[in-house]
Amino acid sequence: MKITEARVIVTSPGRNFVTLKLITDEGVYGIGDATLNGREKAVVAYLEDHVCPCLIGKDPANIEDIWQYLYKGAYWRRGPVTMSAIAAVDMALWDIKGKVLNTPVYNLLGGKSREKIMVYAHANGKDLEHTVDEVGRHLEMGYKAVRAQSGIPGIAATYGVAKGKEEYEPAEKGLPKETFWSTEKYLNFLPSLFKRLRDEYGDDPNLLHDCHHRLTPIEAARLGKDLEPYHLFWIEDAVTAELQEGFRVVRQHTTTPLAVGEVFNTIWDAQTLISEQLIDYIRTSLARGGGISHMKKVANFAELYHVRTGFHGATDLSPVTMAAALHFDLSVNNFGIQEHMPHQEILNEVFSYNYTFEDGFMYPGDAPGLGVDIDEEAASKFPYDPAYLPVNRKEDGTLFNW
Ligand code: GCO
Ligand code: MG
Repeated sequence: MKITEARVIVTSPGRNFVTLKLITDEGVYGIGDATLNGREKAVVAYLEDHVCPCLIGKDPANIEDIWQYLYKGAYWRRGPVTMSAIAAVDMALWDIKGKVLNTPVYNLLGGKSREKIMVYAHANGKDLEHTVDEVGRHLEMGYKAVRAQSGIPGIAATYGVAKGKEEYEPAEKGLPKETFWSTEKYLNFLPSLFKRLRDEYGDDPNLLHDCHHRLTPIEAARLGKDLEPYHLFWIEDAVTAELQEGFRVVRQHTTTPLAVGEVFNTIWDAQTLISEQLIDYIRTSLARGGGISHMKKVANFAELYHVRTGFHGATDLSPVTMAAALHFDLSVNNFGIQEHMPHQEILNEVFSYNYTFEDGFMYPGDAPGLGVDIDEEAASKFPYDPAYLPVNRKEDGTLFNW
């Protein structure tokens, strides 16, 4: 079998997605997700100009060799653009292999390690009481785990909170919007939210929170300690992690579990964090971390150090990544939890998928391959619509982490 065509499909049903389709001489094809939120066209160019031409004529069965060819063969390693492109190729190749062997991808990854995948939902509100209601609404929907993000008194707009009535969506149309931030106001407020949530809903629900890279290690240590009475499932991205050693400070001070990694691209971004047991959950998605082939190595490495997976699953990851993640989650022993941020209804006009949600858990389905498809004709009706993530400043105007 040979790859005869590699097509990049850009479509915007509700938000932008980049999908790679690999077609073989036997008519079997596979798809992969290459969406990099706010930088979509960079991956499109990387794929079309530098990757697709090299794939023509290759045997799609040799997934590891093709992965290494694209990684080592480029000479310029790592980085979100390169690794998103490689991830898309890798997902498409696993999809083809599953279809050729007539089996779901989880079977190729070692089979089922569990029957169902616990997912966490996003609850967000404009203020504390609104967020409490939103958490309750998600618990009623069956979710066993809910991430709570709230508007903060004195801060006009913050990460994870919807502006109007529509669902929260990270990227906004047009050039980047600017938001403002106060760590002091945040740290003073947040424990009161989780106290209130435990008072209202008791000990059972798994509660999570995303700090979105805004604290220094010692600030994160304070937050972790303040939240200990409310035993969170995790705090996520408490600190930016270019300096992996920074997590030593957080770890020494608190027993609140730590999750990080949605912006990581390879095992090298988490090597110290994992091997020194500085984190509890690794969040790198298959779409950012070079696909199934590389993330399998990351998960296996993490397993040695008691670190579990908790993959990123925001709306900027397409149903292809969601499907691939669910196959992966089902197969690895050290699965922890999977993020689930449902896409807009309109997306169903373009993508079809076999995965399902029931009572707080998700299932990848048993269709051969990844069990997901894209309707190219429908996709062409939704042209690319530029959107960016916000830029964040401190109250005095200093440029800060968003
Ligand atoms: C999450 C993430 C997202 C990101 C988004 C950026 O935990 O779901 O932090 O909300 O902000 O994926 O594109
Ligand atoms: Mg996050």
